[in-house]
Amino acid sequence: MLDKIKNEIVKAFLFDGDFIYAEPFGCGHINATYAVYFRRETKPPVRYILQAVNTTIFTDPQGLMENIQGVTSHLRKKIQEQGGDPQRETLTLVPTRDGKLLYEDSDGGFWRSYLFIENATCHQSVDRPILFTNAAKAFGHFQKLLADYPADTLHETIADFHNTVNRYELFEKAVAEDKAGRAASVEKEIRFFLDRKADGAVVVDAIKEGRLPLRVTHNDTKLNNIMMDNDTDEGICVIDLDTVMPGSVLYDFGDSIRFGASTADEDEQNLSLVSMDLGLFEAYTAGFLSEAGASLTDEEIRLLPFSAKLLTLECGMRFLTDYLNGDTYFRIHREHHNLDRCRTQITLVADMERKMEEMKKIVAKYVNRT
Ligand code: A2G
Repeated sequence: MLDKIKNEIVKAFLFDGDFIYAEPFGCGHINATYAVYFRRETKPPVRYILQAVNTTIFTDPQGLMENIQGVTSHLRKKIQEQGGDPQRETLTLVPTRDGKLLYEDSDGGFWRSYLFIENATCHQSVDRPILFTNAAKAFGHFQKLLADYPADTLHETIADFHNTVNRYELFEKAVAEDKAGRAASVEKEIRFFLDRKADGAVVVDAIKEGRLPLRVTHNDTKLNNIMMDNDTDEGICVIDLDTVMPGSVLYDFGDSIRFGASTADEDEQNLSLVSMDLGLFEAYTAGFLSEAGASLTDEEIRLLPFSAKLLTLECGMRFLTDYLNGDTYFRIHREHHNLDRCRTQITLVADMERKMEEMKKIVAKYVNRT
């Protein structure tokens, strides 16, 4: 792929300078991401982000790019109004030489590019609680900036993305079909999810019955989807906007806790290292409620602790579904990778169930309803 990038793809984009080299970048599970480097005559070298969109998953790449253009323009305007630096605080798309946002390559692949945000890092884990508080503030702020975005103009890039009732149906189908012949070896894991099927309907039913509002949400709020400033540790830019769609704030809060409050990596094989850290839960809750708390309804606040469990349950079930289907969705880097990921999520769900009362007390401590 690096040859193809050099010989074809980089020539299609409006990059500044002469191409030096390209290298794989980041650790996303879905799209393929590269950094591409350019030499310039009178200025320092520059790099850009280049991404091959996974069109098996995002079947409408044009619609996806319309969303990203709409959302980043909206954010850019607000950041400018508030005196911020839009090239650092939101993603900036680099167009193709013929003015498009996507380049379709000679094999039918779709590519896009962003300016590289320098002097900032996507952290893979929380080594200091302040990082997590700052991530929470950034996601809460992102939510606030998008509160008046016209949600009806957004394409649904992945239908029923966090519809956990639907996710259960897909899981049960994968168990019944057993395409990869693995179901018998993971009976215990299958039972874990089936035992919690009722949880899958809680948020979906509440949205359907109007007890929870739909908002424009990010829907994939892993810690590594925020760029944090290397000097100040502040969360400066929310990235991976592919799943920005109408959703519940609970999806964003819950998914952040699932990933960032864990004491181990998402694919840790030694499960004795995996637990949900209440100190990190508190760090995130404090940051998130300080930014977004005033705009949340009582029902949203009541369900915040449960949402951490729900999103972890959903993600674990998605990893197991993919394992049963033969690993066709998430990129894997070793055999049984999806099963390892599923087992960390199961361990986290069980730990959250034990700690649910303490999580509720922490939320109550940071709710300011005066
Ligand atoms: O992996 C990806 O980022 C998924 N995104 C996200 O939903 C979650 O499953 C995550 C687990 O690390 C998409 O499916 C688009």
